[in-house]
Amino acid sequence: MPAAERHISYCRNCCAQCGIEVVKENGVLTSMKGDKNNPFSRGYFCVKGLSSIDMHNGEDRQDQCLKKIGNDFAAIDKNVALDEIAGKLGAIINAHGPEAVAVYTGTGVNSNSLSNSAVKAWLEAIGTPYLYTSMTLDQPAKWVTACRMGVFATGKYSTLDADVILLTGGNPAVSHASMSGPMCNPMYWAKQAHKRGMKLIVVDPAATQSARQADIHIKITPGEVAAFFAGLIKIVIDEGWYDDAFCDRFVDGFDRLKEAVSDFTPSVVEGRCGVSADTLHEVARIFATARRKSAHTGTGLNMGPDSNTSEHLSEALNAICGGYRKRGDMMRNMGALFDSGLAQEMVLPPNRSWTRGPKCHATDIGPIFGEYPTALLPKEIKHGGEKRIRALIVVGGNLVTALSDPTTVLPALSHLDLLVTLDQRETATGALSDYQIGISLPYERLDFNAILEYTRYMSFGQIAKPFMPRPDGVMEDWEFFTGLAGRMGYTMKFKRTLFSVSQAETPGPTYDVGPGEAVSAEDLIRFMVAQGRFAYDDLLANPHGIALPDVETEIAPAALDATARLELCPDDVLAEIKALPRGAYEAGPYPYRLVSRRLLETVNSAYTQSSKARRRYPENPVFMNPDDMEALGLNAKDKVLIESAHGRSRGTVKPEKGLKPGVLAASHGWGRPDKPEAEQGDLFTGRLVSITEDITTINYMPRQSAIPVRVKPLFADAS
Ligand SMILES: Nc1nc2c(c(=O)[nH]1)N[C@H]1C(S)=C(S)[C@@H](COP(=O)(O)OP(=O)(O)OC[C@H]3O[C@@H](n4cnc5c(=O)[nH]c(N)nc54)[C@H](O)[C@@H]3O)O[C@H]1N2
Ligand SMILES: Nc1nc2c(c(=O)[nH]1)N[C@H]1C(S)=C(S)[C@@H](COP(=O)(O)OP(=O)(O)OC[C@H]3O[C@@H](n4cnc5c(=O)[nH]c(N)nc54)[C@H](O)[C@@H]3O)O[C@H]1N2
Ligand code: SF4
Ligand SMILES: [Mo]
Repeated sequence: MPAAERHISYCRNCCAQCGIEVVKENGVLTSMKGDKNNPFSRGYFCVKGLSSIDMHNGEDRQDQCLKKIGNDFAAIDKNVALDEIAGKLGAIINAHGPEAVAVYTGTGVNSNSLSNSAVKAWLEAIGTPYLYTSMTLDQPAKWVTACRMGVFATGKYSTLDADVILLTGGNPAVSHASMSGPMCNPMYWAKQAHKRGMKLIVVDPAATQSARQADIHIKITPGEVAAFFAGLIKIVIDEGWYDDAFCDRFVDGFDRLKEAVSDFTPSVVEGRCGVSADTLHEVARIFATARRKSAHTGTGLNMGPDSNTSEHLSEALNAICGGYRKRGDMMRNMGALFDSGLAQEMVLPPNRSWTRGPKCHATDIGPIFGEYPTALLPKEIKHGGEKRIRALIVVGGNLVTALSDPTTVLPALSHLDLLVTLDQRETATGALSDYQIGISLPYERLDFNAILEYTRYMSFGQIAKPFMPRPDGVMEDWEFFTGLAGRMGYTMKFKRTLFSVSQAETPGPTYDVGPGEAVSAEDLIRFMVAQGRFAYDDLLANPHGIALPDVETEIAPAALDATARLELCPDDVLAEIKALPRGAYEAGPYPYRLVSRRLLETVNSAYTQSSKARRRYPENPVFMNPDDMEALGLNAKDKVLIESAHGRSRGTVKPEKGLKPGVLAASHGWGRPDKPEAEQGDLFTGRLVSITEDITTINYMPRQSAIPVRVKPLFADAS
C-alpha cells in the first residue's frame, strides 16, 4: 500500500488563494486543510475550497474536448479541435476582419496565472480589441468611478490599520472578496481590529455573517444606497467634519458636490432608505471624525439601480473625509511578484477611457480598463450591420448564467457562426457551444499567484506545482491560444498577467511565441517572475510561499509639483444626482426587492452541482423574512413563483429572521437557463433581470440586485 502523499499548494477557488495541504492516496485526493506554514493565509481555508478535491476526483469534471454534431456532442481529439477552430476563425477573419472575433473571460481566469495574459496576447495578435469580461457584470461602477473621479494611489485603510470601516453591500465572511481587510479569514482580522478599538459599520438589508460582527448594522432598503451616501455627505459638510487639509490639496468640485446633495436631508434619506435621522447622524460622525477611516463597497451596491452614482457618492464621501492612507502611514504590499506599489500621496487623474476608441460595433462606447460591457454582447452579435461579432470564445466563465436575461442571450448566442467554451466542466454556455474544450484543473498545472497581487495585505509570492496527472484530452487555457495562433500564423507577445490592465498598458517586456515555437508554462512563469522581487528557484524551493515583510514602506508626502485632483462632481455625476428620486420609497406592483447574495459552498455557477453544496442546499433557496412568509401563508420549503417586470422563476423559500422585511435574497448562477422550462431546475435569478431595459449608462450594468418582484405561493394543491 503506497504511503499517503502530502502536497503543499494554494486554493484557486476564489480570490483569497489560501495556502493548503492536500493528501493524495492511491491517485485519489482524500483530504485538504489549510497550510499553517503559509505566512499569508496561516492555516485558513473554507468549504468551497474543499470542493476542489471532489472535482479532481471526477465530480462534475469534463476531461476531454467535445464537438457539437446536430444536437449532440461527440468526443474530439484536442489537436483536431484546434485545427478545426483555427480554420473556422481564419475564414471568419478573412471574410469580415478580426473585429468579428471576441473573447469573454469570467472568474476562472483570475485563478489561472497564464489565462489572462494569453487571452490578451492572442486578441492583440489577431488584431481585435473585443475583450468582454465578468467584471462588467460585477462591480464596474468602481471602474467608472475611478475613471470619472480619479484614484488616490496609496489606497484605503483596511481592518489592519483603520479606526473605522464603512462596508456597504459586501459580505467578506462568505465572499472572501473585500478589500476592507485580508481576504483569507476576514472575520478573524475584523475581530482583531475590534479588540484594538476599530469600529465596523455594515450597510446591508440582511444580517449577514459580516453584519453580525458590526458595531452598527444599517438594514437599509435595497437599491437606495445613493440617497444614503448623499445624506451622509450633506451631514459631514454641514457639520464641518470633512478633512479640510486633504480637500484643499487633493480634491476639486467640493462646492458643486455640496450643492448637489443639499436637499438630501435626513428625512428624505429616511423616506428612501428606512434609516433614521439619528442613525444617519451617528454614522456620519463616527466615520468622518475618526482619524483613519475608509468606505468600502461590494457587489450589493454595484448591482443595484443607480450603481455608478451610488459608487461615486460612496467614494466622494470617502474622499472628503480623507479616507486614504496618507503620509506617515505604511504601505504593506509594495508588490512582490510585480513590484507595483506606490508609496507616495498622489492622485491618478480621471481618464474617461470609454469616450475613446475602439468603440463597440453597434453602440458608441469604448473600453473601460481595456474591457467592453458584456451586457452589450447580444446586440453586438445580432445587430444587422456588416461589422458585428461572429465568433466568440468563452474562457473561465459561464456567460449564459453570468449574463442574465436568457430570452435575449440565447437567441444571440445561436446567431454566432462559432462559439467555443473552455472549461473544466460542462456549463450552460458549453452546452450551447460548437466546441467544448476541456481544461486542466489547478492541481494538474503549474501556477503562481500573481494576477490578484494588488488585493493582498502583504507582499507575498507562491508557486504551486502540479501533483495530479493531467487527462490526455484536456489542455491549459494558454495552450489553446498558442495552439490557435501557431496554426493561424500569428506571433503572440505575452506580458505579465495583470487584472484590469489592458494589453497596451501592461508594463514590462514581452515574451514572444511565434508559429511553431515551443513554449512551456514554466518558460512563461519564469519570464514573469523575473520581473519582480523573487528568484523563480527560491519560490520553487519554498512551497509554502515567501512573504516579504521588510518591504513595508512609509508613505511620502505628495510631490510639490503634483497637481492632479479627485474630481468630486463632474457634469454627468451632477446630472445623475439631480435625477435621483427624493420622494418616499413606495413599493408599487412589485412590492418586494430581491437582492443578490453569495453562498459559501458555491462560486457563482461553479460547484452548484457539487455534493457539498447539494447537501446543504438541495435547491437554490430564496431567503425570506418569517413575517413576510406568514403574511403569504408560506412555510419553509414551500414553492413560490417570483415575478419581476422582466420575467419569472420558481424557487423554494427558506426563512431568515435577520432579513429586512420586504426583501428576498437569493444566489445567482444556479439552474440551466439553456434548457426547456421543465428541465431548468433551480431558481435562476437572471430571469428576473433585463439586459436591455433596466441598465446603467457607460458600463451597461444590468440591475442584478434590488430587483422589484412579487411573490406568489405555489402550494402543492394549486395548479
Ligand atoms: N462563497 C463564494 N464566494 C465568492 C463568490 C461566490 O459565488 N461564492 N463569488 C465571488 C465573486 S465573483 C464576487 S464579485 C465576490 C462578491 O463579493 P461580495 O460583494 O462580498 O458579495 P456577497 O457576499 O454577495 O455580498 C453582497 C452583499 O450585498 C448585499 N446587498 C445586495 N443588494 C444590496 C443593496 O441594494 N444595498 C445594500 N446596501 N446591500 C445589498 C447582500 O445582502 C449581500 O450581503 O465574491 C466572490 N466570492
Ligand atoms: N443576476 C445576477 N447575475 C450575476 C451576478 C449576480 O449576483 N446576480 N453576479 C455577477 C458576477 S459578480 C460575476 S463575477 C459573474 C460570474 O461570471 P462568470 O465568471 O462568467 O461565471 P462563473 O459561474 O463564475 O464561471 C466561471 C467558470 O470558470 C470555470 N473555471 C474555473 N477555473 C478555470 C480555468 O482555469 N480555466 C477555465 N477555462 N475555466 C475555469 C469554472 O468551472 C466555471 O464554469 O456573474 C455575474 N452575474
Ligand atoms: S477562502 Fe475558501 S475558496 Fe477561497 S481560497 Fe480560501 S479555501 Fe479557497
Ligand atoms: Mo464577481
